[in-house]
Amino acid sequence: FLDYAPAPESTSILNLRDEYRLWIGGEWVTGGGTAFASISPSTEQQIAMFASADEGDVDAAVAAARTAFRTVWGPMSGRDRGKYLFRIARILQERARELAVAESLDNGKPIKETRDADVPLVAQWFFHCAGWADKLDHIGLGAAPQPHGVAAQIIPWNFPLLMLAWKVAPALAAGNTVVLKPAETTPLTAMLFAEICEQAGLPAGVVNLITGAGETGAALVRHPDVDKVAFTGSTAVGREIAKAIAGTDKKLTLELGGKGANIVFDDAPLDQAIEGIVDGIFFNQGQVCCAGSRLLVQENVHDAVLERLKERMATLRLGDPLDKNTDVGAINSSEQLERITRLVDQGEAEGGERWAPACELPAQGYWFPPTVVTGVEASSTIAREEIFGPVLSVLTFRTPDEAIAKANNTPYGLSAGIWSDKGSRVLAVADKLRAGVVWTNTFNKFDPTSPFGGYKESGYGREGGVQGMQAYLKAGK
Ligand code: TXE
Repeated sequence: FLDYAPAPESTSILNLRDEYRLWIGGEWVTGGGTAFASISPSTEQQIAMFASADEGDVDAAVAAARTAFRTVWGPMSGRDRGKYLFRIARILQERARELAVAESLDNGKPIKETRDADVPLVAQWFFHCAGWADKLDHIGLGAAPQPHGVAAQIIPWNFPLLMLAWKVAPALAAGNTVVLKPAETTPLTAMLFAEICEQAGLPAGVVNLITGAGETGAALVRHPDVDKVAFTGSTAVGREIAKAIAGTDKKLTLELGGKGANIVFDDAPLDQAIEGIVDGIFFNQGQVCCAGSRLLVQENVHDAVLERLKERMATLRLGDPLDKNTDVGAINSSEQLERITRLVDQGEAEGGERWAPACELPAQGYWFPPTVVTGVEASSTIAREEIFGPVLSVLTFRTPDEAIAKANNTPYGLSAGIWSDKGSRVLAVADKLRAGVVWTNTFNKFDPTSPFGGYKESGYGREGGVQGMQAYLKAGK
């Protein structure tokens, strides 16, 4: 950990309210449930209070979305819908700095990431989907494809604004209206998004944003007037949701957990691979569904890779998320920190050897140092369970077939990475990996034109690309 001069972004750019209500039918509405605080995971200080939506509020939000679908958004031409989406995309760009600060404050991730990745991608997603809206009126020779109607969308805390964009932008472009619930530990940027919709003059009820915990999400999912459910979160809750809507004609897309393998062959460009491994597991403190959380390294380069990796890890700067020099921020919640700690302790108890660079953790907030665990057996808990933290489990292999078998030896199937100089090997291995996304000689690259989603217990349906648009149209999922 290097000495450096702190240069924190200032929260003075934010113009936050003390209290946020629900945003239903274009109005700020007091929630029927008990209000809750969102705290900053790096300081443990309260950011603001947020309303909690009860069953009655969920009803009101779905009714507002239904009315808007019937009277304004459904009948509107794709071209006009596109104009609203372009307008929202431009406001997102104008308010980018403020949104980056708000997201880092609420989530704990470094400003470098919110500024250079999250927020630019959010705007990009809206621009991309805006461009679809008018084309949808002219696809096919017969009637234009039809939207489902009211979409219920539930998102997690690891990429709050980006997951909102992945869900809201395609839904609106396709002509659906939306009720979205952000995660209870990161509701802030969704409320700023409500302000942006107001600024863009979006007709009332087209987007409705309701805050609350899991019960609010459950009430939304089972509401009889919801046509489509889109969820990103844990596999356990994904299962609950699938059960809750079984026997109805609601369409469902699920984007769940992962246990991505980052496979490094002995002919890999090592400098590049080290950066990819670090980015794959320490980006957003590893709280990423497609994180490269299992390093599969060819046996003959294991020691060299580990030595270089540890050297690189020792240069990572952990601390204030608002400091532009910070590489590793805070863990999002005390619950998540406990989960990471428990799993790493278990990994050690099962024979893994844990290493982290010497570093002093801040006294306040939730922190976990970037950690690597070597000597991990394929059967051990940390090789199998999603840790969702800055913890890399290292396994070795000798042959490409062994690498493929180990990479696929997981109930998940979301992401994988391959590092090799040999094109034929990359293609042959990629073809056999049961993962929705396979990156080669890179990692964690996202683009609205590329479909993203999983196999097996990582869920089903795709977000992004043509498939992502189809998910919000009839005959799609
Ligand atoms: O997720 P939850 P949690 C994984 C990761 C993490 C673990 C637990 O391994 O450690 O899940 O995280 C809402 N009906 N991922 O507990 O509970 C909830 O309010 C409807 C991977 O935070 O799944 C929140 O808005 N909704 C993942 C959202 O679901 C319900 C990202 C996600 O919370 C609900 C997050 C219910 N019954 C966690 N219960 C990824 N794929 O990236 C909760 N919710």
